[in-house]
Amino acid sequence: MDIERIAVHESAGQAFPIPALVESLSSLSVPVERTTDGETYGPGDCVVTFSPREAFLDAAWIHGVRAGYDEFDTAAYEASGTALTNSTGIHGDTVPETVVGYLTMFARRLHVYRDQQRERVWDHEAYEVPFTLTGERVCVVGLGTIGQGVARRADALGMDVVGVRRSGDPVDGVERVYTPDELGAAVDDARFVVLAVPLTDATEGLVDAAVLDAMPADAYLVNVARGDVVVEEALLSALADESIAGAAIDAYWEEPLPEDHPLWGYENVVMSPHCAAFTNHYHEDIAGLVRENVERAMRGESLRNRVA
Ligand code: NDP
Ligand code: 7N6
Repeated sequence: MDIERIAVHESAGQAFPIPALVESLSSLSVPVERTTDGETYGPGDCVVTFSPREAFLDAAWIHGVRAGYDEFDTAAYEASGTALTNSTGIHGDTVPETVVGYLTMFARRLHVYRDQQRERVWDHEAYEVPFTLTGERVCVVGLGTIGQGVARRADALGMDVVGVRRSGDPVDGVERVYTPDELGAAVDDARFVVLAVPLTDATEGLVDAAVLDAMPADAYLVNVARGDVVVEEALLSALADESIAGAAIDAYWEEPLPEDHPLWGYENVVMSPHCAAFTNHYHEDIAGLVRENVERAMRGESLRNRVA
């Protein structure tokens, strides 16, 4: 594959300042430039982008700046011969640190106190409410870059860690690894269930009413994967019926989440606007992946993180 230009599509600006990525890639021998909708692409182009566009199918290679590539039509990429790579591998600190934050908020009740601070209220939760993460069980569903980062941190905090992955292969710090068909058993004594799977045909609606019912009434759901991994109505019912203790959500069924969505109204729901991965060095992490693959392409080697 001969790469003659790196085009950074304007949509990548949702994840980092585009000039910062252009600067980080300036050591490459090919020109790097920002492109907007309306641009056409050719067989010498690599396009770095947040979202898919029809015109990208004329390029040689598209690099998605997200780990999730569920918005891309992989069959169309395979049919056109355009390579598609994703950004899995760079979220092993950001998203897991955010997850530890959610877990700590719930155990130590920090979300309640932050809300009270706004109202200048001096009050504390009832004696039986606060707990410690130490000794509590977390079930991490999806044990890749993010899941392993969560598991390692939870283990270091003294939590009892179990997990779920397709292969069932063991992971350091994870006491027991279940396969997807055992999800109900994996969550049934967890205090926290953390979702870190890609959105695929197999994971769409994975967390339904049956899985939420299997979770203990004092358990919290954490979704840093994609909204559609959870059945929206089932989660809303579980929260309304208090059949789970609460949820922390970073990924939604519709983004931005509409202002009138019921999720906004729950004190026991912590919401972040799909920013669990945000960090001030995201552009450098993306530059590292792109640089490595440009060099591989020039040596005629296969691309890292190729998904189509
Ligand atoms: P990885 O590819 O590294 O890991 C994915 C994991 O999910 C693997 O362990 C895989 O199993 C497991 N998995 C896949 N299908 C299933 C299934 N049907 N049942 C159970 N486990 C399954 O991905 P990342 O950790 O980098 O990212 C995971 C997802 O998180 C992304 O696809 C994206 O949607 C989301 N994400 C969200 C972010 C945010 O900002 N909130 C940031 C980055 C990612 P196995 O190991 O056996 O292959
Ligand atoms: C944006 C990351 C992903 O899949 O959903 C995340 O990587 C978005 C910085």
